[in-house]
Amino acid sequence: MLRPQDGPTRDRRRLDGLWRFVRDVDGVGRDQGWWRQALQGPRDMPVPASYNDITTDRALRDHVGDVWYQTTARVPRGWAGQRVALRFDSATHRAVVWVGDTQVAAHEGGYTPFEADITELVTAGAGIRITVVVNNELTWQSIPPGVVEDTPDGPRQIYYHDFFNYAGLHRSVWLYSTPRSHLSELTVSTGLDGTTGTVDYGIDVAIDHSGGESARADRHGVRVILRDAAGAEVARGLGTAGQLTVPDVRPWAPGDGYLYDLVAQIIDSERDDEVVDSYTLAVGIRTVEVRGTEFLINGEPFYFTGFGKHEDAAIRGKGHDDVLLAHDVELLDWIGANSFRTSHYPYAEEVLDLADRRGIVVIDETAAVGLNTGIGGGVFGGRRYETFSADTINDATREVHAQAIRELIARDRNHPCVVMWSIANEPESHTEAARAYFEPLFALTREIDPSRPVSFANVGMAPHGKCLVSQYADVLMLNRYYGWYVHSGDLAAAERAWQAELEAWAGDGKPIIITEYGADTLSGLHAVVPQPWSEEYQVEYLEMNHRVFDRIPAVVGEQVWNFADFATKSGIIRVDGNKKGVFTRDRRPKSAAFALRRRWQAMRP
Ligand code: BDP
Repeated sequence: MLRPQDGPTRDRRRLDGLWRFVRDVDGVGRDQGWWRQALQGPRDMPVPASYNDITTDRALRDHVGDVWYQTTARVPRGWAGQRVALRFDSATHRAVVWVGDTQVAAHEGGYTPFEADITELVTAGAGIRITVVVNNELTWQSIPPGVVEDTPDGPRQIYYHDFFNYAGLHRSVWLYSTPRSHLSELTVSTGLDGTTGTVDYGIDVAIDHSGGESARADRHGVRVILRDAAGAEVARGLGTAGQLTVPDVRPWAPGDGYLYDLVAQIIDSERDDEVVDSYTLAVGIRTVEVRGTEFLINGEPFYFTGFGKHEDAAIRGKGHDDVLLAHDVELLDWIGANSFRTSHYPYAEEVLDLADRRGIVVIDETAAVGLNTGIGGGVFGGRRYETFSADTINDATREVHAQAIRELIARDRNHPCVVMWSIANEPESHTEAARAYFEPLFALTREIDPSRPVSFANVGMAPHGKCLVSQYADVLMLNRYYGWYVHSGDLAAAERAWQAELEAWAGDGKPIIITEYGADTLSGLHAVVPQPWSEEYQVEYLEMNHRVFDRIPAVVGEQVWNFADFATKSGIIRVDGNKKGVFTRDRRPKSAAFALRRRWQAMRP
């Protein structure tokens, strides 16, 4: 699935704005066929945004079930004779879409795109009604998982991850055109050999055979042209697969997001090589490799500095916002961070585009977070369910998880910024059931993309010697809270325990990235003698962690939890959300930001 783009043969129209919106209070809309007419009693709902915090209605904020979105759009007159598609960059967590009275798409999973070819349902110049039902229920067979319990007061959603279950149309919706015969898939992988770069490409085309003579397959050829950032052609190839070589290549590198443009074209040999379809892909030429305890980018050891982030902001929830994105990237630069993890789900594609351009290194994570009922037991309440069992997370869940991995890689594999896949965050990993669940998922990920290392974020409950899943990971990603959840407030004891655990992991001979360490901190709370929740404690906590990391050569990265404060469900250890941000939710720095800046700026090459 190629993203919509404007180009010589393609157009797109963004359908963002205020859509009609109705909460399906009794869950009857599907039976009653609400898509067949204008939604009754709608309110205005912005797209993209989470719907939860837009209104003042508690019932909507905490709603469990279906909501309906509807809009009308006009297919541009100039699109006559073209293929027309409708694309959702995401619908959280699942959706069904109708155009007019016809169902055109259904999609499971809240953070990857889906689309429908609606050519036969539309007329250029005419309007269409688009209706979407979005459902936010988390079940044992969804990624992320959860369970809806029926209570006398209505359904209650339980889940095992530590961020608010925002829902809705979080990203843009597009109407777009392509020629009937079009490029349908384009993948690249890159290499370096001295000063020469290579780009292996593969292209799928969909040739329209409805047009009789003009549709003869053999008249259509494929051509690719690689241009440098100044627009000069540096390589050219023919055919649907091949390798381009780039002498004197300028690689994509951390801090130097140099991009080439790969232009793929279908050409019609009987019409003087007329361009039938054209698609441009930004390509960064770089390599990634794990060797011993090193993580190499372009053959050079790389040390990750940065954060686990969230897509999260006041009012808009998880709605993508270029304003916030641009500012966050500036803050990453200011603080000296060179990387982040898309904790705990795939982020909007605009985020990866910008990371490509700015040379920011990304660990790209699926939405498989909270596959661990023990965390709920330890931190948030009683353990009522087994994590892995026939009735909870089971083979059917694993198939949904596998599909989430496929969709993540299909969407993001061409981004040079993505250097590693994280297939889960803090799953139960100390049991045989967990081992059996994860082994095939690691194999699947490697089969789809042999070019990148694969890992998952290990939880403190499964330390070295107990974790049965880390054996499958190329890199050890550890989330640890010594000095916060463990040895709270006692940084001396924390330092000793943390050092001991890390030394044990280092013995495995793999690179280690600390993908989470952090302390909740109330901005503005100061203490001469640092106490947990104060800004000074957050600073001392981070410094203690850094002393430990600096003593262990196998540690090749530190990503603080979290970049910014973020919303969670309510609970006795969450004061208006999770406060482990180095920035507040509205992006003001806590003292820790300046401390990190001193350390990370000094580490920059
Ligand atoms: C870890 C999770 C993360 C939480 C964090 C915390 O990976 O999502 O927000 O701890 O407790 O368990 O702050």
